Amino acid sequence: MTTLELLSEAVASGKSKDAKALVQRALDEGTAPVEIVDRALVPAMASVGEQFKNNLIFVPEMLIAARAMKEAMSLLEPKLLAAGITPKYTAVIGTVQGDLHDIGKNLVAIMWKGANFRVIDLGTNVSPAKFVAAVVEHKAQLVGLSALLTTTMPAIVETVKAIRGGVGQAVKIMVGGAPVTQQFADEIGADGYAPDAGSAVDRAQALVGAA
Ligand code: B1M
Repeated sequence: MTTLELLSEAVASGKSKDAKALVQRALDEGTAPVEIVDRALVPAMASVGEQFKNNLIFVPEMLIAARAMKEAMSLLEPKLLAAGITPKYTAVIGTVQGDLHDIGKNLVAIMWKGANFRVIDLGTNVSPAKFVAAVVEHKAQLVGLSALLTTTMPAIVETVKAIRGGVGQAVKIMVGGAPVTQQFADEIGADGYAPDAGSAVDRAQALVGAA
């Protein structure tokens, strides 16, 4: 098995210590941090999701896997961040109300920071009012809404409405997360959608005019 395969397996089975050691080994072997994320960590969580869907594992196992993913990311995050010139653009990001999933949102935040955005991360279960307040307070050019549950997609709609009601078109809104699609983004009047953290960077730069 390759290091990335072993890493994927360690994260999926929630072995945090092994996961960290294997991230370090992959880095020592010269694997690019973004490749470690794309080829080992993201597939590990996809596999966890499949197993959960098929009742092979349950919430505690998902939590343990998520913790291993975070441990692995803690080594990679500093490497994903570009050496900082002062960020020109500010982005607010959060997971919408009712939704506690944050791994994908955290990845997008890291990638945005790496692309030299100042990122204000509001965390999970964020109310529409809190998004609006943060956009105003930080004079953000971009706001990112993440949702992982079909049941929290309506919270995206509510948040978009609240932001438009609060600051109009003054901020660009990007939406994403597993159940979200380009069609949904278009229907609810968001400015952008990205299917993954990599394309979230290109989309963000295009939206604020930095591309
Ligand atoms: Co939950 N969960 N979960 N879960 N969980 C899913 C999402 C699920 C698909 C699993 C399944 O059934 N196969 C399912 C949702 C079904 C549905 O709605 N259709 C589900 C469920 C049902 C639940 C609970 C209801 C379970 C329960 O309690 N009975 C519960 C809900 C809690 C709540 O939020 N209120 C729950 C809880 C949890 C844990 C807390 C145990 C844990 C989350 C821990 C954490 O995040 N800190 C968890 C996990 C880990 C998952 C899975 C296994 C993995 C999610 C993940 O981190 N993926 C997930 C199954 C799956 O996704 N395959 C599942 C990896 C991550 C890198 O991908 O988040 O998609 P993702 O992010 C991607 C893109 O989507 C995109 O870029 C990211 C990187 O490429 N992206 C954006 C994300 N946000 C973006 C924003 C953007 C742009 C792109 O712009 C702003």
